[in-house]
Amino acid sequence: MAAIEKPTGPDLQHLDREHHLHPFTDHKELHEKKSRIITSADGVYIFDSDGNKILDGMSGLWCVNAGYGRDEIVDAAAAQMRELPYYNNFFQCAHPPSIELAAMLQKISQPQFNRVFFAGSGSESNDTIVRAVRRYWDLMGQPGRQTIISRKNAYHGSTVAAASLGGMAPMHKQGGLMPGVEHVEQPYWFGSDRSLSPDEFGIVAARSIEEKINEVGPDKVAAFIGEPVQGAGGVIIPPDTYWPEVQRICDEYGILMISDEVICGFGRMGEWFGADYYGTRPDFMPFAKGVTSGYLPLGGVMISDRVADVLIDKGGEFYHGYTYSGHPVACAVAIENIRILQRENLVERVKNDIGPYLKKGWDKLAEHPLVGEARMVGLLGALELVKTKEPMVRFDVKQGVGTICRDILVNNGLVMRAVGDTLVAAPPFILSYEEADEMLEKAWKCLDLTQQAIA
Ligand code: PXG
Repeated sequence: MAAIEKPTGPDLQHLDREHHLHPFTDHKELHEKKSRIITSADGVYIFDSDGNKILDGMSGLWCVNAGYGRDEIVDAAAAQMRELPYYNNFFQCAHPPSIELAAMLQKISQPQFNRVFFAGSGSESNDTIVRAVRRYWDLMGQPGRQTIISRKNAYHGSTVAAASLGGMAPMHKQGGLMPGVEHVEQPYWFGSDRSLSPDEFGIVAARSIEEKINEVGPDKVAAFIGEPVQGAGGVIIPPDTYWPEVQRICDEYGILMISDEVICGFGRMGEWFGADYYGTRPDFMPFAKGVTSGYLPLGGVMISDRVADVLIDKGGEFYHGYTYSGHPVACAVAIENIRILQRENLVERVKNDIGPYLKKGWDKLAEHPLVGEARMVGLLGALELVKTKEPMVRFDVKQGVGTICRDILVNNGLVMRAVGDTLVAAPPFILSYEEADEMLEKAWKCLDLTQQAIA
């Protein structure tokens, strides 16, 4: 019997077009071009089927924090697959990887977190939270507390509950808004009229939560959810005044705080979690992505004692869980990934070494005529593309300058993502100085090329 040939280059593009529906994709538009087929990766680089080598300034989709090509992780997965490829954590069972990872997560998170509930993704983690929040308030004898407050332009995932928590209007229009979620202002100073100082603006944005609480009724509000830094919304780094004021408001009204750590967690901001960076004390931390550096899908929710004790002591069975809650291979991969972060001091490196190094060059990109603001925290950065700097005038988004620049970047060997006219970056933590320089040089050059392209 003839061996079935593995499809390559053009065949793959053809098969992709015929049979594959991609996430968040306009397929008509895609079919006019061709999909880029990524075939391998190593360190901070990805390689495509046309033989291009591209610096991955996005760590995949904000997740490959430890970098590509980690044999230790591959070995951990293979060993676990041989030992126990699957078993569940239902029906009074558990297995060593889920237990070991749970204990590890307790050690690296704030003291109120002693328990974790595992899921398969960030979206599932946020669905878990919606159910747990409602269950908590039921058990507390306050079933009227149903409303969860979130922000406009937040991203919390793509299932119905997670898309509802998110503040992406186009997603809501496609069947994604469940009742009981209210969206308030985001702390996006550059996107405001900039008449207030950033610190004043941070307070105003936080107080929009308080206003919403009073509008809905304090006895009806269950929780507030926010990403420490909004990732998919455009790396929106809030003013320093924002999170302390949000904490004050949550405390004053007794509402639960959810810090969505799917992007910010596992060292992206130079601390284990974004909540550590801003000094908040959340009740829930959903996580995914960086927990395994993306090598396998895994999500979960750190649940504070305030909530977990009630669920455990008063709740009986919580009718919730997924086939892959705490999948043994995914957990083994996460354990090895966290060991790598610890062994190589990568979180510290983001904080005190490569983070500040990249930020120094990143700040200089603000001198480019096309850049209205360059901001970065840890290894999370954004560039705001503008038409003129004095006065600061942004492009008409319909002109698609961000996308033009993103395409030029990829064609010149650097992946960044365009969120409207905001270019965002989140490179792997192993980025060397030379690779950081390469990123910065390519970014400057592609800004020049973008300027020429739109002239
Ligand atoms: N919360 C946050 C803060 C996220 O960034 C999710 C939840 C959902 O995770 P899952 O694993 O269900 O995808 C995310 C995911 C983008 C992009 O284009 C960002 C995400 C996912 C897909 C695309 O920036 N973030």
